[in-house]
Amino acid sequence: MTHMKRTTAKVLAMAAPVALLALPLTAFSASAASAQSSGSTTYMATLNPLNHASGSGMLMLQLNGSQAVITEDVNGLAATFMNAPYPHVQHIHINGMGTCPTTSADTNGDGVISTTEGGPAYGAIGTTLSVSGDTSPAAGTDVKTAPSGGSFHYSRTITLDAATVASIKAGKAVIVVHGLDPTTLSAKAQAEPSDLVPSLPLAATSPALCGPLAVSQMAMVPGGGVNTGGGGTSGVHDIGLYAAGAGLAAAAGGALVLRRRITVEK
Ligand SMILES: [Cu+2]
Repeated sequence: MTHMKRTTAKVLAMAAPVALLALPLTAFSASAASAQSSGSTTYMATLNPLNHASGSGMLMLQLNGSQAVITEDVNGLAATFMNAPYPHVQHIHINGMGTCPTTSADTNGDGVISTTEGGPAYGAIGTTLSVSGDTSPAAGTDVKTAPSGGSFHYSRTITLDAATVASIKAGKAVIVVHGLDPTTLSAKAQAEPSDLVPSLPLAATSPALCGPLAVSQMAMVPGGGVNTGGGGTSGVHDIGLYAAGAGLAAAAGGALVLRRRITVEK
């Protein structure tokens, strides 16, 4: 009996953050529990440069069971490769430490953290974020289905395998976008083959942007708009809208306070 109570408490403790996220959505729902089980969780990754790459990005992943609605914006990466739009293969890496590597990961000292050298930090490829077709690790270096160009908007709904879902929930999933401008590499590194695809130069497959996937704090915004999980209008653009909305709400609150103060002073 005691054991059962403890287990229940533990389950409740674990469910609490989810319930908190779902609260604004389920305020008018008869059953919070059912809404919770059918709802989605929003994860975000801020993509920061690795290997002195320029650029930045933001990825949002709305997970509902094994279905992931992914929206991503990437800006400022290497734009062309052999006179064509630069293919940037990208993945959800899983089962590493759930982090992005630091320069100490450059074990061969060539000035570049190769995909393999970064492995202990972010893990192996769990899902390939291709623009079409195969999303398995097997498609990991398929430059034909990689998003391309220096800046791109990526939007795709895919079914994740069990390993990727488990890793996301465990906080061990990391988004990695690959493909460096070769001219930013040392002369030594420019001459090296890729550790993944030896027929390509090292720059082509080395990580350029990296960001751990974490439960979105934005989902905590009153109204919970980001956490709805559905609809064609959901996406990265919504984040700006909701942030603006929150700002407006705060401003409105301030105006109310101000008005009240003025009223009192009269
Ligand atoms: Cu990768």
